[in-house]
Amino acid sequence: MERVEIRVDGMTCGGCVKSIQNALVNREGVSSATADLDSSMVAVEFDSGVIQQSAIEQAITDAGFSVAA
Ligand code: 9UX
Repeated sequence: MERVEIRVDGMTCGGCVKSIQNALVNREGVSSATADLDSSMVAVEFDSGVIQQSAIEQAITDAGFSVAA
């Protein structure tokens, strides 16, 4: 299991936190996603044999948020 923390721009309320977490957990290979509004960080645990970090970042973008550099 891999763990990554990704900085995400555009999370402004608790609804954003929930929608980003749901978007990630619904992806096969993602076992948990925890977004923190104050730090704008999303911690994701995933199986790198099933999903790549690039696809995780794409899921964040598809949900309407942007991944910070
Ligand atoms: Mo809150 Mo976020 O009303 O996509 S849900 S700003």
